[in-house]
Parts: sequence; C-alpha cells; structure tokens
Amino acid sequence: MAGIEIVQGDITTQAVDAIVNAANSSLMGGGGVDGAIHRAAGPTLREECRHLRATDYPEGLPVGDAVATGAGDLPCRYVIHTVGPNRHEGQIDPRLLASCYTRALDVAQQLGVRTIAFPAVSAGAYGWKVADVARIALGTVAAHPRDGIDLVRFVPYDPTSCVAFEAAFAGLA
Ligand code: AR6
Repeated sequence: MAGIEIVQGDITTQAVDAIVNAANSSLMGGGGVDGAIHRAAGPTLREECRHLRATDYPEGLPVGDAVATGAGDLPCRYVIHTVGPNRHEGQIDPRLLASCYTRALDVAQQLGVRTIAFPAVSAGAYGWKVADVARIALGTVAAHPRDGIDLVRFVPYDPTSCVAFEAAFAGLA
C-alpha cells in the first residue's frame, strides 16, 4: 500500500515521477498551479497539450477525467492533467472532484508511475473550500488500491491549505 504524505510547497519542484495539474478543459494553460506548471515546463508541454486537443480531445478534457503528457523541463517525467469541478459554474458534486484523484491515479498506474504529487484541485479559481478538497482528496486516495505506487504526496501551496490537508489526513485514522 502506497505511503501518503503532505509537503507544503511548490508542486513544480517536487522530485517525483509525476505531478498532477489542476488544468481546465482546454488544456491550453491558465493561472494558478496550471500557469506555474506550464511556465516551468516550457513550450514542449504546450505543444503536447495542443496535440492532445487536436487528436484525442477535440472538445476538451471532461471535468473529472485525467490525461498524461511529458513534463518538458520539469524534474518529473509526466504531468497528469485533470479538470476539477468549477463551483462558480454550479459543479458542486463531490464525486466529480473525487474522480479527478481516482482517474489521475489510474493514469499513473498505466504509466508505471511510482511516486506522484497532487495539488489541491479546485481549491483556487474553481472555488471549492480547501477543507472540502482535502477531505475528498485524502479519502479518495486512501480508498484507491494504488498497486505499484509507492508514494502519494499532497502539495498544499500555503500554510492554511497545509493545515487543512493535515487535518484531513488525521481524520483518516
Ligand atoms: N504548487 C502547488 N499548489 C499551487 C501552486 C503551486 N505552484 N500554485 C497554486 N497552487 P488553482 P483550480 C494551489 O486556481 O481551483 C487555472 O487558471 C492554489 O493555492 O490553480 O482547480 C486553470 O487553468 C490552490 O490551493 O486551480 C483553470 O482554469 C490550488 O493550487 C483553473 O485555474 C488550486 O488552485 C483551475 O482552478
């Protein structure tokens, strides 16, 4: 069973096999963690995303789904893009958010990823409370079989988010 840990910081600097991006359906980048990942990865990531849109996802990546690309200049091997539910658009079903974590782990397993880092999907521009995100994220990952994955690291960006993730982690026991 994979270990789970919480490390406050910038997900773009994590020394793991894959990092998860809180993207939008366009896959073409944006603000928040998506912007940080695209900036740090450089233009090859954008090219790969453009290719995905032109081939597998002409209508965009659906909310709750996940897809992998290479990682450009990032220290990891893969970026796994997922699209969280946007509360501002009435997407309030927690199963959509849980699906982001489940699908990202499924994709990671298909790639043979052993270590993976997650941000707080939907806890920024998409308007979810970080405490809800933390509880759903931890609960979903803890319930996933995660065969072949040695480490799942949650990377809350700021101290308040970190407290929320630590509280949710403590609540698992
Ligand atoms: N490392 C880790 N976490 C980060 C980083 C970072 N470098 N930067 C921000 N966060 P958001 P969403 C945290 O808005 O709510 C984008 O424009 C941030 O503090 O990045 O899923 C996309 O293109 C927050 O806790 O993602 C979409 O359009 C968390 O990451 C939209 O925003 C998620 O905030 C997606 O919104």
